Amino acid sequence: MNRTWWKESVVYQIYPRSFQDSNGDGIGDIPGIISRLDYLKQLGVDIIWLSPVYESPNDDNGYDISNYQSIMDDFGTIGDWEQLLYGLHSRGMKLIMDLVVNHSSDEHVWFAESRKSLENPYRDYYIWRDGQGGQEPNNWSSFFSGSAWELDDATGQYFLHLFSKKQPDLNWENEKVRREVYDMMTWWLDKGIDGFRMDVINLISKVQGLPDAAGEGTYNFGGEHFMNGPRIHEFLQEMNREVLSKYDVMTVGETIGVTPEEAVKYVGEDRNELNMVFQFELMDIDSGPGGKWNVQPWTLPAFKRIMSKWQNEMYGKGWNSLYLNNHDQPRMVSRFGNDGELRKESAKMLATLLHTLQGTPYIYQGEELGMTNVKFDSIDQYQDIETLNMFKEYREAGHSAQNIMASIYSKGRDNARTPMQWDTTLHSGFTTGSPWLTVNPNYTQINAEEALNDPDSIFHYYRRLIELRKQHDVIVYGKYDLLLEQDERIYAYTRTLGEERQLVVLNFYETPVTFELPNTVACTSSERLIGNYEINEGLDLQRLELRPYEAQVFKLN
Ligand code: ISL
Ligand code: CA
Repeated sequence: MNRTWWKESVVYQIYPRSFQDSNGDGIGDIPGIISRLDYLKQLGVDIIWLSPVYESPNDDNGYDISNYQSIMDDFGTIGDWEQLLYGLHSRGMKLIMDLVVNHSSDEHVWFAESRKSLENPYRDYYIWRDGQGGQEPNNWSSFFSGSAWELDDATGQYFLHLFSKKQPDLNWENEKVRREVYDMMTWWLDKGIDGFRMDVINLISKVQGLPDAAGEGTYNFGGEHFMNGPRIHEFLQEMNREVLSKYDVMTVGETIGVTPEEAVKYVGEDRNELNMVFQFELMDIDSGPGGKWNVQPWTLPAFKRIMSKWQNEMYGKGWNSLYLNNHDQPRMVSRFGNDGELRKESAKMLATLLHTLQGTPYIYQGEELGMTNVKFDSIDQYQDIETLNMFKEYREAGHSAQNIMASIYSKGRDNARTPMQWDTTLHSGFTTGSPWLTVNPNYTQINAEEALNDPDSIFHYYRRLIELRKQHDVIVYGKYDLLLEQDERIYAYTRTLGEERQLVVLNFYETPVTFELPNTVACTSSERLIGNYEINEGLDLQRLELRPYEAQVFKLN
């Protein structure tokens, strides 16, 4: 058991644009976050991950950065940011910043220079190629629809952009680019931040020659040529040596398409790269052929298989991160629980899972209130570039608007981006002006004010789960063993550390179901630690009648 602060912490993600507006312009900002620090402290989280707050033309809400060492005007000033850091540190919380260095904005001065001429000293900061017979240099598709290449008139060459055409990919083969990134990271670390969340970090090394992707489409997903590319571990080890190793900080890499086997290469304790990565296997559980918009039903056995694989294969080798949603994913309660009548029960059940597995839990803003997906009537009410580009592409390909809207309702990123629901006043207390994205109309029922006043709320349940984790090493460091692998309705497992043992039992559905303790689990007596329903003293653990979405955690003796 290798004790480390970031293993024992709970992270809370803030998407600044949607958290709290302080000046009535309809856009969340840093002074707004500062005004809510006591709320976060009350919840009990240890680390805040702040989605990008840097200067940006906001083609992708700040994930397109035009100056890495300056704060976006909409969000405030560097002085505000310093106050935020101070406000967190003085309350015993830490701050990790988003590091987006697979690409910059096309409005970054590096790119403005780079595109000017073939001889420009910044030319090689980005990935430029000649076209092939009037076509793009290769057939890669962009994550945000269409080709991953854009022709630039000034020089007649194309530049690579795996995301929007306003997010040109940086050329990590160029040592100067890497130096710039390391210097910038050092600049932030010297300001006293506690680490980084690294955006699509496993895409920074591309296969030389940029070969065509397999596939029959005009443009095809080229992941095999840029996911976990040939120099990725060399680059991350260099970054660790040059920068990270000099500070006591935490790092989490966003790694699309990584298996546990590959993950260990990023986070193995002997590797000197990152502390943990976000896996996407669970997030892909309801995606059919063609990707996320082809929504398929998911099953609990498949869910358990994925979770258990990560729990088992990382054990003793590398640290897991645990999340069920973020700013790119639908709301967890709408996707894996029930956002109708049993919203509170199912949100608490999912929270119980998240906070009793091995790894560091990440809470996404509003999750602690059980915020849900949103259904806007018209595509015009949506703001997300991924959603808007997809809508256009699918319409042109002949899909009905109705079908496309259905996939947006279940998978669109704006589901997670509607403003925080603070209270029942107009626009949910998020802004006194006109919000940049419409507030979910259910804010009159679902909001922080209501949750704080109700001792039985989802918020207070999260608070107790976070506390519980701090009291029991077994939750942080214990071994995970799945029970009832094939069961289609119950998710149950034990956690064991030396003499200490816990049992977690979750009914994943609305229908009541009986849990029978497998005889492989020896237990003479038990104590209930937390649960989303009251439970009788001296109950029979051998046979437990589980109510809709019931979750219970026991200490076994
Ligand atoms: O969730 C996704 C799968 O379709 C994508 O929306 C997402 O783009 C992908 O997970 C990478 O995400 C990160 O990089 C993007 C940015 O738009 C996301 O917000 C960010 O989390 C480009 O910087
Ligand atoms: Ca504002």
